[in-house]
Amino acid sequence: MERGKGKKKGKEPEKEKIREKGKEEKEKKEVEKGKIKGKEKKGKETGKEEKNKCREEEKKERETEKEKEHLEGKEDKEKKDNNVLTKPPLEPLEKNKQILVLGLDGAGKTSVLHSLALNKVQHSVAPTQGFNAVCINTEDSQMEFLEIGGSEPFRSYWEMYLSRGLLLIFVVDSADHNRLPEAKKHLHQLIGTNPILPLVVFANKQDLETAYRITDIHEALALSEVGNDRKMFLFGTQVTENGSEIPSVMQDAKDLIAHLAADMQ
Ligand SMILES: Nc1nc2c(ncn2[C@@H]2O[C@H](COP(=O)(O)OP(=O)(O)OP(=O)(O)O)[C@@H](O)[C@H]2O)c(=O)[nH]1
Ligand SMILES: [Mg+2]
Repeated sequence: MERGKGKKKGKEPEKEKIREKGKEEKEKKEVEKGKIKGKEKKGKETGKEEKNKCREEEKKERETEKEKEHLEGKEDKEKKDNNVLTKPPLEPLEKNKQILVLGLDGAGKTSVLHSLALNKVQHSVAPTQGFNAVCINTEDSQMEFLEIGGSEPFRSYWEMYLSRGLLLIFVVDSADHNRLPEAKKHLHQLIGTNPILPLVVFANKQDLETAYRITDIHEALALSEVGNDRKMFLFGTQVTENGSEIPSVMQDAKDLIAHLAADMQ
């Protein structure tokens, strides 16, 4: 009897345990349901996720890019050691068209791009080794920029990305007189492959004393040969002291780019 009682008593706590477990699971499910509902509600209520989407996508793209580069490094270590890229480090991953930022190495692409993104002067700290994706939100639009490094190994990718470009921003160092013919050659090759892509030229480094002014840059790049069917704009830009406001001409350029990009979509 004692044992029987003991057994009965022993079963009771087990039942309790099962009941407790069931209760816990029910509660867990309810909490999870709540979380999902909460998520839906949050999404509906704030819409902030939408604004951050571009940033997240960009982050994902960078991560994928890193992973890919890592894998390529494993596959082809010898080539990487010699710093020679034989295949694109990044296939176009997104369907969205991007604003391409091209130009010779050192022209100031990254500096201009980061300054436009922050509305504050932000000098680049290192040459772009491959790709640099930047997302810029304006009041009523979201723009995706893709800079491709200007050093020789990366120039072969320029044309490859042109077909998915919304517009082309071509940056030149206005003080680098010796390399303006080279910049001109590349620019004309690029626009020759796409007859309608709008073109925005930044005659950068206008702060330097020896910089060609925009009329000279217009001539040096033979912009009169670009053709009347294409929208073409030329801005004299400068990225001077870190942290200072961007010059109004750069703000104007940014507004125009947003306008052109919206027209092209
Ligand atoms: N004085 C002056 N220097 C600038 C200006 N814009 C950029 N620089 C400097 O020029 C150098 C090259 O700038 P980047 O922005 O890295 O040039 P990039 O075109 O992105 O070069 P890659 O990534 O190698 O293709 C950096 O030292 C910048 O600080 C400018 O308007 N004026
Ligand atoms: Mg760069």
